[in-house]
Amino acid sequence: MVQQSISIIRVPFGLGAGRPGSENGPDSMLKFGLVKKLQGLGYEVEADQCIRLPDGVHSQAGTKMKHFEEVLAVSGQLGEAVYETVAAGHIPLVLGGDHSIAMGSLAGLTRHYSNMGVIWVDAHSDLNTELTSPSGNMHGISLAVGLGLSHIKLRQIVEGAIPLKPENCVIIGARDLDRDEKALIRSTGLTCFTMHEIDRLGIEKVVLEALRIAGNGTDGVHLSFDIDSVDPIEAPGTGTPVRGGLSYREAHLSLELLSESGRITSAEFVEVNPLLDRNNQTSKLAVELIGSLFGSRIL
Ligand code: NNH
Ligand code: MN
Ligand code: MN
Ligand code: MN
Repeated sequence: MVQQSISIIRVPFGLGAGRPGSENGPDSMLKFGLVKKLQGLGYEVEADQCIRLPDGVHSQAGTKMKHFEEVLAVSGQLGEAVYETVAAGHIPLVLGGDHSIAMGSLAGLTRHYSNMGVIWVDAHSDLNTELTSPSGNMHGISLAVGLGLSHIKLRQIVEGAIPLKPENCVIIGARDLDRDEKALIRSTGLTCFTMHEIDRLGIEKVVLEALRIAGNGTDGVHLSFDIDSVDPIEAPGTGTPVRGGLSYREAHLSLELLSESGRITSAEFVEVNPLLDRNNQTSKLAVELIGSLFGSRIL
């Protein structure tokens, strides 16, 4: 981390997911000691920013992408907040919420940084578009929006935002990809380290390679961390769990390596769903993982 001050932005919004509960993610992560943890690591922490859905925003029933208007409204507000936060020299730490809010973060970031790298840690690739989405859930299209592959453009979310370049984007942890997402990964040249590559190469090699791809020649690297990347044994509290994910140690090591690189300039942690959790295990894990990203070490 280059800067020493973190601004937490809560986004209690879950309508981009297929099931409710992720709107309670920010409060739950805060309840389990996130601010104290970050302060203990030597950061100045602000936690007063909260993005809420404005009154009166409703999508029309029957449109294919569910809660389209709500997602765009929240993303617009989040994008402005992220932009202001980086412009003020703070590290934005966005707490979701479902993963649709990433389009807001990416819009705010690409308004500020002209050449942004992204590391997307997720069981999924979130590369559907409104034409290919099998579910109609907005959280399944956010990376496609970031890359300019959807009808929704980042500049509609934040004026002056620009699309990401696929050669600066890396997915880690994928194991549930839809047919059209696979085709897109092949055609765009974006790097996707699935669980297969993690098994073969080991997580250390994968993360260092991801940092090289997303971090070389870019202005900074945004980490978009979907908690469903972690195996459901460790992270059951999430809306779309997929078995065969990152182990507890692999998840921590990934974040420790990202931390050591000093290249991460912003982050978001999404899809923590306290309603589906067991003994708050997933919220507590998310707090620990954020600690690793910001320098917490065993010794
Ligand atoms: N690919 C599926 C879809 O488009 C699932 C996406 N769900 C996620 N993404 N949780 O991270 O709906
Ligand atoms: Mn400030
Ligand atoms: Mn996701
Ligand atoms: Mn996911």
